[in-house]
Amino acid sequence: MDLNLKITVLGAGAIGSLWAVALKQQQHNVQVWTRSPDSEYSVNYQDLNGNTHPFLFTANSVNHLSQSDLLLVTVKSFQVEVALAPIIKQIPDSCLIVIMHNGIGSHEAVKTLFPNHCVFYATTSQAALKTDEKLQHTGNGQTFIGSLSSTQSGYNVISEVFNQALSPCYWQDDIMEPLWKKLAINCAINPLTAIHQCTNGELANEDYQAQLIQICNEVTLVMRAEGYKVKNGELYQQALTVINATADNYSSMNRDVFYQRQTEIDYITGYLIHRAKKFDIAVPVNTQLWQTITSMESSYHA
Ligand code: KPL
Repeated sequence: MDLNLKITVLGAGAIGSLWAVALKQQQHNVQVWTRSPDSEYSVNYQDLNGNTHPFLFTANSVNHLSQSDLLLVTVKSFQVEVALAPIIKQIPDSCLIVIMHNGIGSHEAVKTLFPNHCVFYATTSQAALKTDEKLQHTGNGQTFIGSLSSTQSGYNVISEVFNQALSPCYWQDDIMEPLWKKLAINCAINPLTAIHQCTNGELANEDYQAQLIQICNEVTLVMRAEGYKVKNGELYQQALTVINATADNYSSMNRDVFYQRQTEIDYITGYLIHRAKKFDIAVPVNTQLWQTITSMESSYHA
């Protein structure tokens, strides 16, 4: 496939910058939409082999946005609506929109914002770290992309564009399934690493196993009620795999708490609790974690 798309990446965090670089490397015409008014955005990109390459992007060009074929939204879950609202009128009707964030729960607002656009959701386990000095691609992982509305299913050209940029990327007819699987991993790892201010790898310690199993068992019940087939112990095993594969990393929620920023707890554990209520399923361990993170957040400015 030889497509040259005009692309806007909304959100210049680690994941947004990583995809911006990877899509630009495929000769797409990529700009980055940032929070600053600057007309250029530069990153020093370090690939998986440790080689560094400088990249310069156009930034915040309304002209580029109004001609974009694809808008990739990589801001945090709770920023999606706020980040899109001011630019919505500049997004052409033909522009495909891909939303990629941790957790679930922005889709109702997104559907209201874009009643006529093709909207896709994506989840990735590509790992990246962004500091003032560089953007580092720290780990390869899978990406899944799909539509929330069944009428758009099979529209997998978009997943091929992503697959060429950062492989593997798979089209998923039911994107909610990989979103739930990622949510399960985030329910297990993020709150515990934030509360105990530890690396992902430290959760492999025996002391955390009973709690990890309880968290995963509760998620299993809710996922089954949602209609997904989940084997006993499957989510716990997957969480352990990610804990070991990302042992030296600090989770995103760990960093958010460390820097006293808003966390994505309402879109991770909060979304689980919200769905559990609908099915009348008790999720006491996750509820306790949600309460602890929420009170940590409200103590920042106390
Ligand atoms: O997605 C992550 C996060 O930090 O938010 C995990 C999978 C836990 C990796 O750190």
